[in-house]
Amino acid sequence: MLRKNLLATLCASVLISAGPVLSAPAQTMKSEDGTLEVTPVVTGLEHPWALAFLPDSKGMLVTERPGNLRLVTAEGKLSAPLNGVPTVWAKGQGGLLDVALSPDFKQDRMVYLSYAEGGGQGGKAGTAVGRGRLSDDMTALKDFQVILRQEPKLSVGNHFGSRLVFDRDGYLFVTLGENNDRPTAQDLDKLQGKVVRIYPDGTVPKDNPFVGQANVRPEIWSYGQRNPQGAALNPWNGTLWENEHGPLGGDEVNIIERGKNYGWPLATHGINYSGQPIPEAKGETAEGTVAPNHVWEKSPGLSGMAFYDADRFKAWQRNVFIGALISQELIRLEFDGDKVIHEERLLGDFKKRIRDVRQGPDGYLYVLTDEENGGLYKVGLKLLAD
Ligand SMILES: [Ca+2]
Repeated sequence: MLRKNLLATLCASVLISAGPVLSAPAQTMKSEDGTLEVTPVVTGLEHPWALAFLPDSKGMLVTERPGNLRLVTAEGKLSAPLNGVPTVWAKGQGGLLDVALSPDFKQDRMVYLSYAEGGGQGGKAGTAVGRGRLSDDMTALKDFQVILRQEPKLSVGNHFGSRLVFDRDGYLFVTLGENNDRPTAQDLDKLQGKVVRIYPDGTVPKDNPFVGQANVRPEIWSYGQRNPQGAALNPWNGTLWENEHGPLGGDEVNIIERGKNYGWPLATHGINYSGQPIPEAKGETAEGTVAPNHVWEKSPGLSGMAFYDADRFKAWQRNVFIGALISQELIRLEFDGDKVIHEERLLGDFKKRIRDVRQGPDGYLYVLTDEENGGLYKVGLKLLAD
């Protein structure tokens, strides 16, 4: 119904205006850099999780956690679910998760998905990644193939991760949750609690840090991750940044380096939800582990992450934005080099769980809200010249 109303509004506004196609009413909110304008693009999305912009203003692909992949056209029209998407295990935090386009999408039309996959012992699930070719009419993924799987599958509904990030050289990085089975994050024979690096077809680069070692998964790039639900490539130097949920307290941003141990569960700023310390934890730091680049003692509930490198809103240049689920905000971080020097919480008046944030080709931010009736919203700063 909401969607219908929005479309009606859109159609009406298109008829009376030759200006931007999207003219649904914007909500305004205060921010340090000026008035934020928050415009609904599409509502009626069921727990949307991730989005990926298609080239040539063809709109974007959006995942919904229960298992649907949809196209949102540049005009804000929502498609039926695409065919050819794998069956997902949609329980707890599980379901259809991230979506990313091949770096060579214009040639190969490959779409990558991460998702929770069932079939484990005792009805458990693990994270899987696969790819399929987007049909020319954009109604289906063709020839979907799995390229990575967490085996064994250990989750009863928690901590799947996951984000998909291609680096400048075309390697695919996948962030993988520890399935709420803490010690596995330190076990190099498992893919729980890891960041992996693979070729786009799932094969393993020979220069990965643990290749050739016995009883070790050669896909592993870094380990000691808990539940990394955000990751992005730093556009200024090509490094991989990741963020992850701590337990009670201790959400982290990490800069991911080859072969390093990011500490979970040996080092953490958080405690168990029961109020008890994490049994394996030696403290906030532990020998041989990398401390987070930034940590929140009180967990905002970090999810999708975006670097801002567009020209449109100068005040946001070189900022990082992260969706916050628990605090229901969009976090804006300012940096001196890699060090966080200022934080602002945006969209607090919105009171919605922010699942993902991406910079659009138009320089606006696009956010997804994690709700039964979730939405895709365009966020900009009202400039004096507008
Ligand atoms: Ca850590």
